[in-house]
Amino acid sequence: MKEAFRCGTIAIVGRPNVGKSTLLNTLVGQKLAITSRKPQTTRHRLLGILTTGDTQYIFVDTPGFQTEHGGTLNRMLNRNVQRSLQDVDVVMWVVEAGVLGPADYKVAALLPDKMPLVLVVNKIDRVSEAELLPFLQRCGSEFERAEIVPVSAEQGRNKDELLAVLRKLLPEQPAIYPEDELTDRNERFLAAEFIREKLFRLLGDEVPYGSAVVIDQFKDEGNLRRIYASIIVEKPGQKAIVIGKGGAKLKEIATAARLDMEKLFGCKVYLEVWVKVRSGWSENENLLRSFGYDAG
Ligand SMILES: Nc1nc2c(ncn2[C@@H]2O[C@H](COP(=O)(O)OP(=O)(O)O)[C@@H](O)[C@H]2O)c(=O)[nH]1
Ligand SMILES: [Mg+2]
Repeated sequence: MKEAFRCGTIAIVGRPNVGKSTLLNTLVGQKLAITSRKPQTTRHRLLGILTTGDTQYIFVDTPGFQTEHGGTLNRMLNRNVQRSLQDVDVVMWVVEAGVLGPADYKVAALLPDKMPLVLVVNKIDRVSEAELLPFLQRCGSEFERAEIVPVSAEQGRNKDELLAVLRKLLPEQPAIYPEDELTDRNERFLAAEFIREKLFRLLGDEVPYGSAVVIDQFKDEGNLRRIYASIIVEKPGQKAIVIGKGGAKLKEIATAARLDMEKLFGCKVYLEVWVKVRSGWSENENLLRSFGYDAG
């Protein structure tokens, strides 16, 4: 007998840096969400959609709960995470193998009681089996109602097991999105995100958190996307860092972002990037909105 089609939404939550965005990319098989070693890389909600023969999984990547700072940007981010938990079918809570710390328990306290819960223990490539087994047992006894699945998002380990567990928890209903749809975000949004990722990956700690990316022009010319973008920073000193000696850093950022875009869009990209100073942008709700942050 043919299995009924299932379709539903799965929120990916967890403290910053546990690998939520990496997991989303691995599950959908495409790089959509940006990732980096630095916590709090993700600032925008993004859907990643995977459609197989019998299931449509709609994953929602969220910024991690920000528990450290109380600025306007972080308050807006937290409101968005809480909102993203309201209308989903399953919550996938991600932790790092071997680590259950205060920031994880804070997330646990915010999880809705009634919703099916899958506890994903990520980064199992970093621990030995002797460490992993007791950790899984501890998770099982502390979070009895959760289904627990150990994975390595980076290596794709246990991806199919996780998808099988999630499928069982989704409602029987037809697909919501066309089967070839990958995300709810357009190329313009993804282009800005790919540039932002390079700031996180290629610069030190000070600049990325104080910066935003705006697409000034995005032209679809058939087999070519012509993109003009600005990196917004808070201070002139940051501008100098982004540009680098003789423009070398900016060139590295733009080239890496362009390669990601060409891969995802499947066409050539012409990319021009400028750096602009707007002091206080991250504390100004109006400017944040104009940069694409939801008001929450
Ligand atoms: N070793 C290892 N590192 C991982 C794994 N998944 C993610 N990471 C790394 O953890 C860091 C944070 O990942 P990211 O997806 O941005 O985390 P997020 O803040 O929860 O979205 C990045 O440097 C990833 O490469 C994994 O399975 N194994
Ligand atoms: Mg993320």
